[in-house]
Amino acid sequence: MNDPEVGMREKWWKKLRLGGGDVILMPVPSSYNDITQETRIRDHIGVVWYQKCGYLPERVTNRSRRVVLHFGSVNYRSVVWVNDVKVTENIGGHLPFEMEVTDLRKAGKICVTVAVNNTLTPNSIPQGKVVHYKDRQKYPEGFVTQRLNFDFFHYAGIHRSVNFYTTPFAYFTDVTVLTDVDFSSDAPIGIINFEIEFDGQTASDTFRYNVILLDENGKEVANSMSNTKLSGEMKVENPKLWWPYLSQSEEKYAYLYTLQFQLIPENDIAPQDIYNMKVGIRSLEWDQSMQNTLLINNKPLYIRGFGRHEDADIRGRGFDLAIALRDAYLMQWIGANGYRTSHYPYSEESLDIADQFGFVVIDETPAIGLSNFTNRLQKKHLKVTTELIARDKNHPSVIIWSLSNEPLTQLPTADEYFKELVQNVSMLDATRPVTFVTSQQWNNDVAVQHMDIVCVNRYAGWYGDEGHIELIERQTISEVKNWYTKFGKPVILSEYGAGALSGFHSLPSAMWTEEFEAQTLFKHFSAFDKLYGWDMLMGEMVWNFADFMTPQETIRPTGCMKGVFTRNRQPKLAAYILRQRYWQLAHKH
Ligand code: BDP
Repeated sequence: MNDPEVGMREKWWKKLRLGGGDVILMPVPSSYNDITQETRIRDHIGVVWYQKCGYLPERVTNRSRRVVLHFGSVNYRSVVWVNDVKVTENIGGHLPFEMEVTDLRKAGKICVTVAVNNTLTPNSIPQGKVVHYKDRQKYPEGFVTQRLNFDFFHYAGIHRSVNFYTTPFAYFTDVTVLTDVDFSSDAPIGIINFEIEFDGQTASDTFRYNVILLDENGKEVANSMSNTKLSGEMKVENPKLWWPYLSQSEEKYAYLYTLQFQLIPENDIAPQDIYNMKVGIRSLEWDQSMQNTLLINNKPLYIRGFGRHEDADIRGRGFDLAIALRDAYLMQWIGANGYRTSHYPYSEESLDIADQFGFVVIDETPAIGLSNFTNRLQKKHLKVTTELIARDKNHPSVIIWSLSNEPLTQLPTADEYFKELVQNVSMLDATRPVTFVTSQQWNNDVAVQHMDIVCVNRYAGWYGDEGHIELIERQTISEVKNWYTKFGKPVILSEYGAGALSGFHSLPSAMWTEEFEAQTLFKHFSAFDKLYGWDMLMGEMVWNFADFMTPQETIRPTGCMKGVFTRNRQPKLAAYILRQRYWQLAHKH
């Protein structure tokens, strides 16, 4: 671990600009870990410094607009300077942050410096701990490792895009859009409720708003004009609804309108600010009395999907549009209709893609593997969940909030912790169900009772009774039955699967071969069909979409190998088995 304070002491935001020292080139966005050949960079614990200098274009230095510096995500803690001025500090690795830098723009050279610290603590979300080794016979002075409450590689760096953008001085700060569909008459009516927030009003200015709905061809289909209220409702006759993915060729697909918000000064006709966003009109309902299911557009939803990771070779967790789209095309090819953003919020671009492809998303916070439940942690947990909801609330694809993955919810303190958290989240967004993903047993979990939907991870034939695929059907049936019988709520098997090394084969199948993974999935299917028939199951989600990197461990041969696709997104045998299954389901449900 390097001296974490040296950059601060020596004011590197000034010094780096001179170059020299231990400075190397690094791409943004990307994790820094796998770019070079060096172990010390891959396994670095502590602070790294980024700096980029350049010249802002005229539209940014132009005095008539506000200037904002936006970071898609930086993992994990960051401090940002523009030239010599510290402009922000951020904690948390998977959500955007931004700051106004209007006063700092200038026509000449401008430098942005970011110090990034990847250390996690028992009080951070997610949790981790730096372990110091004292035995000098075995370890040199300063030898540390990071113990993490999760199994995926702790990639770090500037993971998503960094942009300067501008707005007028009067501008929209936020919009909230809620859609619904009225099915009571013969022709459905789409309902769009919106709320507007804006800033920049001076004593002499008052504003009115135009809100216009455009179809995919840019034709206006509804509007709310010259409104002076900050909220409103629009109705759309015979709307084209946003449907979860079935097939591109069918009527039902993820139709997206464009909603345009215009902010117009009272005595003017030209808008000051215009904000365009994509909107999918859909209804979402859930209720325990509704045969334990979730209805989208009045139709029960059965999720055929995946747990995933934002992970790829070389770039680590750095956003890459090519990978994001390849993943979307593969999910479409396989016939999936959804995924969970295991185990942290994914990029804003990924959710736009989900809206476009019609994938339903279980949107998860980064609170993975929580191992204690204090007030302090709960505050942070609520903060990150609030930020997640603020970012993703307008996506039609987002249908469920997941508060956590596999927390230790057998501990009595988890009861109150999650009860309060769910209450708070339901106040922030009452339109979507809330869950978390448990790996505990149905008879010892204290938190699932507070959730709208039960999500369970279970690895029959893999982590229990290794190699015994003949037990999978029986064990999966009892597992889901137990949860369902206890809570009377819909159950999603949110993770199941087996590891397979691409190219490893054996007949009869054996663990780590492609046949074993394929058979593991196949054996689950017969259990799922029975459970679905008894109205107990509302989704099956394979772990994992693709192989992904983990820390070095004896049970991980260069990563987690449970992908149905390899890490570079080529199919294993299981992908074909799953494809057959998901397309059958697509036509059945
Ligand atoms: C589950 C975790 C997931 C792991 C998986 C595994 O939720 O993050 O990758 O186990 O071990 O418990 O493959």
